[in-house]
Amino acid sequence: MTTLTTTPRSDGFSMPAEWAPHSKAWMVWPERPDNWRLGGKPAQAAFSAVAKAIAEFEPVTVCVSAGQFENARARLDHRNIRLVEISTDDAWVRDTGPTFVSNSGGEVRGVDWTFNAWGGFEGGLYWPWQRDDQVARKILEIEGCKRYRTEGFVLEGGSIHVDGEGTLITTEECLLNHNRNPHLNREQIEKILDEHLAIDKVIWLPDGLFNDETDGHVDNFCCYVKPGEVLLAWTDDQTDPNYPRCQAAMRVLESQRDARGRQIVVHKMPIPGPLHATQEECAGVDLSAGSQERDPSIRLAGSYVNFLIVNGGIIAPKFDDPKDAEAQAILQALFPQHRVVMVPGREILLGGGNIHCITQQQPAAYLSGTLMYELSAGACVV
Ligand code: KQY
Repeated sequence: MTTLTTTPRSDGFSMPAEWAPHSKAWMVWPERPDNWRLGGKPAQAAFSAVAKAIAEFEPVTVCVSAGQFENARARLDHRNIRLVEISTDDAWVRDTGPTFVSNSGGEVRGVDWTFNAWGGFEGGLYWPWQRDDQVARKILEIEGCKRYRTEGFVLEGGSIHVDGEGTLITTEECLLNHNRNPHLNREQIEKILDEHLAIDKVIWLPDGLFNDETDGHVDNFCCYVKPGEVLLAWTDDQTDPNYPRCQAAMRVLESQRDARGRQIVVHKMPIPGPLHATQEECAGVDLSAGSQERDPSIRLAGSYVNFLIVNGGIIAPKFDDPKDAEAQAILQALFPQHRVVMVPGREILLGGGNIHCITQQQPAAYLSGTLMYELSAGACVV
């Protein structure tokens, strides 16, 4: 595998929007007992349901440890799901996998950001994280994709969303957090995003959702639904700690234009709950020094915005909540060309994220409007 010393922007590569065609989606099999209750068994059922839902629309590759291969293979019984053996620390491929970039010549490459488990030794969620930091490189190796490595620049894929037309949204709570890149200021971070994703404009929301243990990843709070239009998690309840966060985000979105000069249209998505883990759910998580505290008093950062766009479909979480039906209707109205599939998201939420966080799309390569994989079986045009 080649690691390049140039940047994607200088080589003519950019990050496509999530709705651009994919060649596949990636996932990692959960098993970490100090994050997933009951040795990961309920989470494995939840991840299997997500993988199978995606596999109805596009191929899925699931990374799995040697010890779990047999079990995962048996549970992921779908013709469109491939397993590869990769060692990981946990199962959040949105954050540990590569951010894929593509060019007009039909090539796909990957950005391998430095990963520090959402904050390293200042509020990070576990240690060690070295195997997770190697996930992007291993995926790029398997795919035969060239790699850009941002050694020393920490970023997780869940902390950014792009429109594919030069605009990126993120949160100050995460990207300006002192536990990510304390040596860089806002302008320096914007420059790195520009160089690696071909971004002309960064929209900085102040915060993400309340109690999001990632320090406010945008993918749990606000996402693009098309260029110039975003979907924002929303509450009108002034007593909800999310209320000032939603208001602040709305003020920013209403006051900014995107890279193409468009005023941004904001759609609202209700927040489920408030959701809390039960005593029984918390008791099922192994106690281990340095891992996340689990307690029924802690509000879970549940969000319907944490969905994945796949080829022809939307895979979104449901929570057995009265707002589930409204969330599905909102998504279906925003994506009339896609089939919205709601999959149980509670077990994934108990681990600290949701469907977008546990998946990573790999874009299909285009050459002059033709899907490259129709033309070639060569490396990295899959
Ligand atoms: O939501 C994510 N992108 C990752 C969450 C990590 C939680 C670990 N407990």
